Amino acid sequence: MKLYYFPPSPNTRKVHAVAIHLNLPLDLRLVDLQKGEQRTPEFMVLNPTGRTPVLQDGDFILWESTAIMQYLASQLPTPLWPNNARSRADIMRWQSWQLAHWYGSCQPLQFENFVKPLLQLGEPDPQVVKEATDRFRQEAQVLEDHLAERAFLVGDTLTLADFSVASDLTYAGPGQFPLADYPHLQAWYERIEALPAWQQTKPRS
Ligand SMILES: N[C@@H](CCC(=O)N[C@@H](CS)C(=O)NCC(=O)O)C(=O)O
Repeated sequence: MKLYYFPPSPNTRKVHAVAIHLNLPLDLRLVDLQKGEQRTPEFMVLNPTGRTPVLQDGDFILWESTAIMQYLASQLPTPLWPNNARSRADIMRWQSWQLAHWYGSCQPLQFENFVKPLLQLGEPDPQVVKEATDRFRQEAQVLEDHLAERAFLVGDTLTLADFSVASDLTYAGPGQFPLADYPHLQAWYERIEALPAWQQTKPRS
């Protein structure tokens, strides 16, 4: 299977980490977003939305990170994606929330505090940082409450839900996310960070 990927991207990271965790070999193909390679005609044939990651398994082409994670985890029996309807629905609940709400609550803070200085787009705007932090706090509290009495998001073991939600904390440090105010969330993320698959997919600084 080929994975068209961009290693600094959290959407790439969650897919790549799942493949490593499951020992699934992937033929990795870099799509350099900084060079605009996601907009080349060759890549747009694979993904007409012009985004990474994309998986190619023979003549089957799949884009959208959540779908790719589920496809990879369906290749073998694994607790990451248990074969029962309630567990899968529960995992999907968190993966849906991540795409629809969690990503949007992390991204503005990451942009102001990390991406803007990195790409020399100006200093973080204190008013925007305040609004972004409030937005982050609203969704972070959901995780904090949920993780108060459990080690992982679904059931009592690591699942795809954890990889999905953790991906948006990839730049929590340079993004200055107030994780210390959410001790259960922070402890959970430390558990994810300790995974060899998470370490191996850490973006190089
Ligand atoms: N919902 C998509 C989002 C994919 C996405 O936004 N990928 C970004 C990298 S994190 C990208 O390729 N951006 C390139 C662009 O927008 O030009 C997924 O989960 O795969």
